[in-house]
Amino acid sequence: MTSTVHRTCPLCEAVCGLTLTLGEDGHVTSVRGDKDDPFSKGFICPKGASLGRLDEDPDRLRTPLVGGREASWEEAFDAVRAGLGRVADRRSVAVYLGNPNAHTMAGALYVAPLVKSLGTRNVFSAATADQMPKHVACGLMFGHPMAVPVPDLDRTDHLLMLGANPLESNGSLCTAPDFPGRLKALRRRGGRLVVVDPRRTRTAALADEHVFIRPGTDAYLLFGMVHTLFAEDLVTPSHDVNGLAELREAAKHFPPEAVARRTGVAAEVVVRLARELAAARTAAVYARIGTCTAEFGTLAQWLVDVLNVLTGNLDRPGGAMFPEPATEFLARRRPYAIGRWRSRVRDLPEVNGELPVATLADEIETPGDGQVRALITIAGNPVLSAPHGDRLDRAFAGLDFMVSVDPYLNETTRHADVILPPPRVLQSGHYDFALLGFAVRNYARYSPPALPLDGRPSEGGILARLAQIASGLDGDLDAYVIDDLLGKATRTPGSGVEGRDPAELRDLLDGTTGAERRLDLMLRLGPYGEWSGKGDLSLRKLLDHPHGLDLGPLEPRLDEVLRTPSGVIELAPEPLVEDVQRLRAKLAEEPPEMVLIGRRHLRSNNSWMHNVPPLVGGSNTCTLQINPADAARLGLTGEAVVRSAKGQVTVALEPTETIMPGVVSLPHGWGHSDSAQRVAARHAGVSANTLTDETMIDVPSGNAVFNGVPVTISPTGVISAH
Ligand SMILES: Nc1nc2c(c(=O)[nH]1)N[C@H]1C(S)=C(S)[C@@H](COP(=O)(O)OP(=O)(O)OC[C@H]3O[C@@H](n4cnc5c(=O)[nH]c(N)nc54)[C@H](O)[C@@H]3O)O[C@H]1N2
Ligand SMILES: Nc1nc2c(c(=O)[nH]1)N[C@H]1C(S)=C(S)[C@@H](COP(=O)(O)OP(=O)(O)OC[C@H]3O[C@@H](n4cnc5c(=O)[nH]c(N)nc54)[C@H](O)[C@@H]3O)O[C@H]1N2
Ligand code: SF4
Ligand SMILES: [Mo]
Repeated sequence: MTSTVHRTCPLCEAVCGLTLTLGEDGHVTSVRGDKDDPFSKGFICPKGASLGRLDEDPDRLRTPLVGGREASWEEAFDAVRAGLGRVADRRSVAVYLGNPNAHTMAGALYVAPLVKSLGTRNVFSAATADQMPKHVACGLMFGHPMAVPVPDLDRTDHLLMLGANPLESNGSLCTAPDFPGRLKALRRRGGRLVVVDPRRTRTAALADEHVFIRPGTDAYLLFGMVHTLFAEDLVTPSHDVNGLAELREAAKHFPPEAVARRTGVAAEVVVRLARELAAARTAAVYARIGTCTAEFGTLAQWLVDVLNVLTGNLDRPGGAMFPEPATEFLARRRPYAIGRWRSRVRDLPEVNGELPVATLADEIETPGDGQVRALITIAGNPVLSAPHGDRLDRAFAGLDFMVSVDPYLNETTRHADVILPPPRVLQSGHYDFALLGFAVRNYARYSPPALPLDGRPSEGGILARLAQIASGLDGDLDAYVIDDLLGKATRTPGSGVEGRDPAELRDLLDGTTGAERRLDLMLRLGPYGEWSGKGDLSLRKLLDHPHGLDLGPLEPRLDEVLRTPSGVIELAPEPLVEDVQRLRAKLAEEPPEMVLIGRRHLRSNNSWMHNVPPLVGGSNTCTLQINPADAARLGLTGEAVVRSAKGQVTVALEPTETIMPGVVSLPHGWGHSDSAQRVAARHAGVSANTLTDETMIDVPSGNAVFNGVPVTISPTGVISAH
């Protein structure tokens, strides 16, 4: 007997619905796009199609490893208790949270309580190697770091996209299954797509116009556009704003001619891009990783939304809009602030409750009070993904204790004293708490576990157990969280359950696990929920709709999300205006001769999917893209040696006209030569983060800089002069 299950794909931000066929033994016999999913409508990519292969990878860990040997769960948790017990000072325990935490229920529901039980401020995550600049910019402009507007892809008339390549990545901070199809539809309905990227990507090839830009200079281009809007009297903000005059003053320093020299984008193009944006019936500016992991990442993210506001496109259909996710419960918040504490060694500010991953190695290696001696990694591979990962590799080797929650033995987890593997995807429930907050349509879908756990703990169960060990308390964490939230909700005016009895509400919750009951509670209290007075959403309703529920197009809702003390949009927040000095200081700077940027491939996913045969090989290889003119000028053929301030790699060249002169591109997440993963080891490649530099950061957010790293490139066999 075969069975059919419908599930959300957990592998990227596009949240596609999948339909899987399982054999009697639970083996996945086919994976197709779920054509009845109202959001993804049958779309699937090669990664989703390989979900069965990935989930059944023979190299995945099935039992915990303690000291490299297979162990029982109780032995493993005992080893964690003993290991953490050896580190007396709570400040000496650090946590690193990797990207898949944004894709698992465990990440959404159990990481925060675990961090709280640990009582440490040494919290690091992939966010500071990724989108932290966006959170900081939005926190300062709109008062809440999660108030991130997304382009209204399906209705906009004009999309200006910078540093994103959704034809490979399937989109980020913009959840849109079949992003490629949505871009094609935009053009079919007469809309215009402009892509700004140092490479002519597949997304750029689909666009009406592609603009080459020198890496790391997007903030200059965007300021040149803001300058033009003011100079040509094209500013038409649709909302009350603070700081218009300061913004105009700041923009005066970035006339199109000056910006052109720095960015490589001709002055008339800068001016035209601004005019087109202002003239479009509706328009949205959208920028992603190429502009975030850059020297002026936060300024660039700020200016993106400044342009959306100045052209009247924020919070209106066809513009940049705020999604309304089904589990949103907007509690009152203190005013947004960064730098509530600072890192011990480099004195870098805390942001959103964490410290920059670019300083994790400093905190481990530098002796003194509060030196990090123990580390918990959850769903992360910072040895390959963090800036100057080779240094972390050495630092991890010197820790007193390390535990990793991860399905693989890899470049990072090989340093762990204990590895705790989560169950398979098909054994786990799935709800996209994080990603649905960035979706271009309001939508919800829950996938219950398709296979039993067979005696192993769920990932949430693993994290809850770690929290118990850290806190010394052995109560039911889910019950505690439910009571806490119900207490708050019943005390909150207008919550829909104000004044009701928490115990009575608790008894009404559905769900076979604590995680499901917590989801049910959030759905019921949320904006479409049956306890909100505005709808009838609940876990039961989602279970009755296994293909997902469309909750409608995005609606204007700035008034609900705005949390600034002034009550209006802040166009010129002080920390950003201050950082403009740094931007001005480098306006006339000569660019380095060669700089490194990254890229993504459709069949890759950061560092962890190189062990699935259908996903590696062919065009998905770790090569250095270089313009043929540069290759010829430097006398390069075959392989080359790339050197940076931090390290060097020898890598195969891929000469291509699609990359601008002066720029080379290496994908990240490779470098598996010592890997225990057998397929990955045969497709080892080199790590881009051997070359990146942990001292290069975006100042306001502390975010790592991966794009625009100065490098030199020489033929192999030539001894370098220094
Ligand atoms: N040079 C350069 N570096 C970069 C980037 C770049 O563009 N250039 N991009 C950056 C970005 S955007 C990101 S998000 C980071 C990613 O940085 P990380 O999150 O540190 O790295 P990943 O490679 O995504 O590692 C994911 C880990 O989670 C494990 N895993 C997979 N599924 C699960 C699960 O369900 N549960 C658990 N517990 N573990 C799981 C995998 O085995 C793997 O070890 O890398 C950053 N690094
Ligand atoms: N297939 C696949 N999908 C993924 C991932 C993956 O590894 N593989 N990773 C996931 C993750 S963690 C994330 S965060 C998202 C990222 O999603 P995207 O932001 O779409 O990521 P990329 O595809 O790397 O596209 C970034 C683009 O920025 C360009 N770029 C580099 N430097 C600059 C610059 O200075 N200025 C400008 N304007 N452009 C620049 C690069 O050439 C590249 O084309 O993708 C997610 N989806
Ligand atoms: S686009 Fe993303 S969510 Fe959709 S099938 Fe591919 S990996 Fe899965
Ligand atoms: Mo990311």
